[in-house]
Amino acid sequence: MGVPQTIDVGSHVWLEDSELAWVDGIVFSVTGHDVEVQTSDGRTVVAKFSALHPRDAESRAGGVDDMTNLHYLNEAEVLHNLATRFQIDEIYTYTGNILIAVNPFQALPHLYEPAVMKRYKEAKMGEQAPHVFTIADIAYRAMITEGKSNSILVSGESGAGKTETTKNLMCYLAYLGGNSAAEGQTIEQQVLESNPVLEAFGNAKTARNNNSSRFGKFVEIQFDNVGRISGAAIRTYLLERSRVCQISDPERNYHCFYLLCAAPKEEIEKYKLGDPKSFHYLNQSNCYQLVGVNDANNYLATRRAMDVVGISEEEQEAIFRVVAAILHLGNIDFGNNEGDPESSVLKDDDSKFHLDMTAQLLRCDPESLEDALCKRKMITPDDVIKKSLDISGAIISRDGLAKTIYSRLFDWLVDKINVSIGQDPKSKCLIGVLDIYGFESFESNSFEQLCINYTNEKLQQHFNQHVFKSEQAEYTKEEIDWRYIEFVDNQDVLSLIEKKTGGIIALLDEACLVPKSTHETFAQKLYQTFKDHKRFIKPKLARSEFTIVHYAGEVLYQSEQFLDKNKDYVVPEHQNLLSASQCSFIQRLFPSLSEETSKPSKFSSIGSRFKLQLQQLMEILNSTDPHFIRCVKPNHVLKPSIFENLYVMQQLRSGGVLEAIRIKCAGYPAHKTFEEFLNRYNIIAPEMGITRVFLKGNQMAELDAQRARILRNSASVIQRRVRTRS
Ligand code: AD9
Ligand code: MG
Repeated sequence: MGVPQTIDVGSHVWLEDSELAWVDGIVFSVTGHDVEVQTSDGRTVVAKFSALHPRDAESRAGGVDDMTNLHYLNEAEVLHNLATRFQIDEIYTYTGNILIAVNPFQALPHLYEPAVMKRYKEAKMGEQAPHVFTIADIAYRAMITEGKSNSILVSGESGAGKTETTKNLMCYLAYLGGNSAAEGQTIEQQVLESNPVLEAFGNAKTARNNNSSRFGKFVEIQFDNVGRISGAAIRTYLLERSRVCQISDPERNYHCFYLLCAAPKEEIEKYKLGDPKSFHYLNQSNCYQLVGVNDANNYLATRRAMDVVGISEEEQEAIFRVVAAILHLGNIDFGNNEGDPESSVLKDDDSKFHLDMTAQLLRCDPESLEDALCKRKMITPDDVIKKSLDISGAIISRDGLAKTIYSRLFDWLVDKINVSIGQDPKSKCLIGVLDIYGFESFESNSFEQLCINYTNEKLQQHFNQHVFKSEQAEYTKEEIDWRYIEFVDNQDVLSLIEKKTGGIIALLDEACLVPKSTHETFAQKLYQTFKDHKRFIKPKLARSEFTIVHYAGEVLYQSEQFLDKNKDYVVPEHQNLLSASQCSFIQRLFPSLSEETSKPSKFSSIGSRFKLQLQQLMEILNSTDPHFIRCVKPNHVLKPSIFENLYVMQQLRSGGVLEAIRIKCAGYPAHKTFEEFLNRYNIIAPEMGITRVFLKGNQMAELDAQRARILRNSASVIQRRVRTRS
């Protein structure tokens, strides 16, 4: 966005830079469209106006705690402000009512201790530095005074700090609405302790975050009519199943596997566990330990948290027995039966040992387990026969079983926690806290990334609509005439993915129902259908890949496993095996299906179910007043005190922060109170509202240019006078 009329010789500017994003400098000369800038790092650069932003040379040393108080609301100033504050451990900054939280990658206990909570609770609005507590406080107070549900939506990319932020929010809400007089486990303690339990089973180390949530979570905290926490419900979204049997360097499997391998000796012996390196589901990656994390302690902490959320000793034993069974299951390997390539049998004695262990832990018959892994029932017109799977079929069967057991276990945990905490049917108000997986774009992106990015598109739309609406409301309040402001709408990407007929999810379901479909025929169908869609790209020479132009950038998806991953299907042999388990806990994970639901015509897909879940989530969110927290990851190396400008810039751009600013810029970006305005511009004199002055995009910089000219002229007059006198 160029601002030619406002940039003059002597202007302080930000110059776009390929390494630093923006570098500061002073305009030395202007020739036509070319501007010569002397940068603060000693370079002379000739640039176009479009590569410059005006810079506030009088900005405060410690930055401003609300970006809307920045003199110039442009991305260079926003970035500079965040960087300045980050260096002095001020990790929170507002942009109007959106809170930006930069991950400090170091413990800052002084920010969260009980005395701080007390201070925030007793403070009047605007008295305290920006904080997550303020957001929780505003949501809580609004809920009490208006009797309306509120929600706090935390977003940001992987490792940006969403989960930590959510935990801090929940701690503060528990503090505000806690019932200290209650005996035994309080609801708020149970709500807080649900976090370590779900993290042990749903988080893992990834390339981006040592404690990455591999599921989405919406925690609904219910309050009674005097504002005390009276119940809670946790909804989770789409746990990443593939991780259970497939990981690569430098990632890890779900934490619980390593915790169990570090359990006290008796348990290790009972489950015949030991070194994580000896298990196929763990040794595909060379990473076993996390720096600064003690798995043995965490195992005990997880057990204690399970006690608090109401999981009995017996249930805990069954849960970890299932976790151990999955590790043994992964070590069952297959070979051919006497050279027959169409068949599969246990590979060796070692596999037999692990098969027996798996069966023993799952309390099922070892032969039935072997059959369920290696054979499938075929129904012919005359008979029902058992056909052997080949080796790769048996491996797929084994991994499928592991994934199914694990995801059922995770769902059981969530259900159990919900039942144990309990819902308050009389509660009229709630505060919902959303911690969803951030936008992902890896080297290879599959069905999970599509679902994750689809979720982020949905939330982005919600965010845009909200920011847009509140900006309009501000104009109306101030009786300012506003013309219709257009903002970038992502409805077209959402339609591409979710349209009922002909959207990607619908086409995927169709492909799953047609027996001869492959990922290639599915991709061809996408290419045909979205030939002219501006959010869909068929890469040159691609046979099965496709690109979606998301709001946060382009993502190239590999469709190879889309069909399989979309099928919500448990092999009947697996189902029958486990519903016949001697262990009632495992039986309950696999309840016998009724005739009706086992019919093959009842096709259910993960994609469609996820879409429905998201729709329901959006309905809840739409009935609440939203508050937004945008988490920012300052560097790729997960270390304190490092602020990578370009990386932060990219997150601000894609995370909607600059989008929000752009929406402001589309109208009147500067909303100055009369006092602020007159202090700076009493030497010049624009449209005024009731309590504020509203200025369009360039007007502020124009005023500054005029002011600078007047100041320069008066300075030279003074200098001339001084010279004449001497
Ligand atoms: V992901 O999308 O689940 O992969 P998150 O949830 O955004 O991601 P997370 O909250 O797990 O990131 O934060 C990553 C790490 O940053 C944490 O494990 C902490 O080590 C660190 N972190 C984040 N926020 C804070 C904080 N407020 N104070 C101190 C923090 N450390
Ligand atoms: Mg997380």
